[in-house]
Amino acid sequence: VEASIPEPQRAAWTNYSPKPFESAEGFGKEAVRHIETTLARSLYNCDEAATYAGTALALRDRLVMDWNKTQQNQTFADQKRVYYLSLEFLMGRALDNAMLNADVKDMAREGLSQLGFRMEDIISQEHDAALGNGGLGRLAACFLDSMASMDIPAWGYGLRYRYGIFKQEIIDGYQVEVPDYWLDFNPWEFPRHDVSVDIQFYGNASKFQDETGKTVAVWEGGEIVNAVAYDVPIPGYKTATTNNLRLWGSKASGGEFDFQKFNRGEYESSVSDQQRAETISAVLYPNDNLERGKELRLKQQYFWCAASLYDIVRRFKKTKRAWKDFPSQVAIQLNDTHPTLAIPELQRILVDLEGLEWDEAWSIVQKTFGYTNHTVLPEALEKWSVPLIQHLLPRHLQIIYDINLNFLQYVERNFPKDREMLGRVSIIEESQPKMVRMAYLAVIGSHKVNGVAELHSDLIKTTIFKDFVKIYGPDKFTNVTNGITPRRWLHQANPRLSALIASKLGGYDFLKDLTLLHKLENFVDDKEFRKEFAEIKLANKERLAKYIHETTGVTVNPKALFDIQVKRMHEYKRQQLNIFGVIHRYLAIKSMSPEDRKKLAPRVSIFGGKAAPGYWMAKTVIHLICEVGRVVNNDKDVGDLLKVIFLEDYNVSKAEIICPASDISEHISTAGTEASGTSNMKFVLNGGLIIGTCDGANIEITREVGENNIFLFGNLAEDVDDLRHAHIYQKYELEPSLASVFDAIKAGTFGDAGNFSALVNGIVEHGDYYLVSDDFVSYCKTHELIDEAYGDREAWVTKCIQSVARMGFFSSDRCIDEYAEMIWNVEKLVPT
Ligand code: GL9
Repeated sequence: VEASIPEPQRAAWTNYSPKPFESAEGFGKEAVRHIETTLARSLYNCDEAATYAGTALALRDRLVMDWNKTQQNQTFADQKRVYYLSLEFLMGRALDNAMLNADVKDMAREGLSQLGFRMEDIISQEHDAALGNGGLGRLAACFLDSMASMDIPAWGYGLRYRYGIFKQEIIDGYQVEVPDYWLDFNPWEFPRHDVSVDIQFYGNASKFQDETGKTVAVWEGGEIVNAVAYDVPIPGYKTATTNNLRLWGSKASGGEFDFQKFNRGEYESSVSDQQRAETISAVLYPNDNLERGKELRLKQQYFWCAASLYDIVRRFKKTKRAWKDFPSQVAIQLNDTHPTLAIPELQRILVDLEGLEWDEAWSIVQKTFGYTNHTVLPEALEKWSVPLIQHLLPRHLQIIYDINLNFLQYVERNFPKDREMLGRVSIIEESQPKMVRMAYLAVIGSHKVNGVAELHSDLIKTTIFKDFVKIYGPDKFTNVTNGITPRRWLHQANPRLSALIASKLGGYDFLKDLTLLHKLENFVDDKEFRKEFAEIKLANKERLAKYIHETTGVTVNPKALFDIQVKRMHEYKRQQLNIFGVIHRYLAIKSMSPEDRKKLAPRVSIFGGKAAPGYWMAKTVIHLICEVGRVVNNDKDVGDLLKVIFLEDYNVSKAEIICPASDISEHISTAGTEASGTSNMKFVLNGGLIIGTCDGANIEITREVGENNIFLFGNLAEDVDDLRHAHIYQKYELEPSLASVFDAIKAGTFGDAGNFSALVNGIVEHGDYYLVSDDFVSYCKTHELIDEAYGDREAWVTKCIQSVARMGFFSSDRCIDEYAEMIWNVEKLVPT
């Protein structure tokens, strides 16, 4: 194809094609050109929002050139690509990332300053792209950054929600949800109205014999919704590779609305069809670690899987290869069970539409998919009712039943003595109504299944997938411990620390090979380095203190110990344990002698995180934190010794301010419940220490940084079952320290005690499922150790520096290497 363009035309094209700017002046010209011509604004009405827009558009032009080149390259290279299917991509802001990856931020800063603007103000004009709930969606975003930075040919596929995760407002100490309409101005997406696919729902599936006597299935009738592609360029760091994230938006098939209906005068119904279609991609479900079986959610899942597979198959068919080559051209990774319908959908395409034999098709399907499990919490494991799937996707239900039949026959042949096994491993749960177990379908339809941290990957093999380990052998199951991109979570969020590290290591190579950080150990005794390191931490705390003051009105002392827990509000993450500990500290301060008070390190306890709108207990915990803050922060007697802050609307861009500002962060889930956690990595990489349980990636962080550099406490995962059992069947005495915390709550110290009775009773009377009472004493003791350790500031700084130096393992680049090697079998494609 390349050679078919005549040389003169090619030369003219090259001559006319835009060149990237190479100086502050070059940048300024492009930004102003966009402000004047694209936005039709002038010198006299150019505010920060318009300047952001001009800056973004100037950067975007440059991005698009690399993007086009990368996509062309990938097409011509004709090698295997990765498709990362995720219902969530929690991208945050794009401008700063785009400037840093292209290495033009300094140029742009100078250009903006000539125009009278500060870079930081312009960057903060951007609305977060918040198409995700929490760790799972952010992981997908970090993986996109790593795949591009490592020149892996990869596409992300997701949904273009018109509303991302809701905005959280705190009003009178309660969470209020506000819709997040983020698409007013989004320069980072390119609508591809020419790339659209019709997606079928409902209707009937039937089988008949064709002329040759072969049984064929047809799926007819029902309704059609159109999927339109919106593409987002994903730049790599210091490489031309710019991958594609394709998000599908839904719209009525056949245009705006039904003209025939409109002409018949059925105005309302013609418009309502259109609205019904658009509803599919309207809003992100705001649940974290919870599934609720709603029809619209299932529609979202199928809509996105079917559009993505159509696209992938269409691209493969252009190569004119035989179907058996499909798995050597295509690797599809399923981010959790949300895209599991892609498995029966690919089987349907191959058998019903392309005419392959069932077994041949199924072998292609299994070789193509990999499945990542992100949780063992039973309430998060997806099940869809058989009647619902029958109604919405009748042909897929038949295929799922056929997959199950073949699988169960295989199991029966291999385990003839274990009759119970068939019921246990069946994709169909024999309940009322019957349910499809999506995780089992994902395991059966994939060639590899991975967990996201060592403990978690071990747990899935001994609990939810135990029988499948027997059936397929242990090699089908593996571990890829999560990671984070050092570009966003160090270089972008903490530019001063990144620069300090670069000054010691002789450049920024560590941002592409994070293990190079180990060389920092050589400087652990370097006075100048230690001083600068500590100063940077203080400056980051001052930045957060300023933000806290602006947003809450509370003044906090930047020299106090900043103790931070930011993540989704969830009982298993145990923010309640933290706030009970804060109350314990408050009560202790109140009864302390003046001498003892002098010895105590001042503390700021900072919380942030959204509760799912229907999660009443999580909202109760938010309310308790806010009430404790109201009382403590206004208690003159306590002053700077303790402040309690709840930061509103925690999101990616706020995390970039918060993570560099911790002395201690809290990762205190009940052992065995947090699959990995990833903010734990972000905090340590930025020079903060952790208080944590032996759970998720905390365990591997401990292995890397050393036991002396982390504050671990609490019961182990292996003991959790027995402890829960003991709560139910034995009389249980509450520890006096926790009892006095509850007494203070019940006495109305933090407002109406009735507000918190369910929270307290859940622990005292209803079995304490998350073992707050079992871990409370060791939790408080460990906080005392932290106070003591923080008192020896030199030793503290040593711990922090050593920890940063040992965090190399937790780069998401290492994850992508492991996926590429163990699961995808995909090669890099370096841009030429
Ligand atoms: C999660 C786990 O709870 C986290 O421990 C893990 O770090 C991430 C990424 O692997 O996945 N699983 C899960 O359902 N969520 C996670 O964060 N929740 C959402 O974000 C929806």
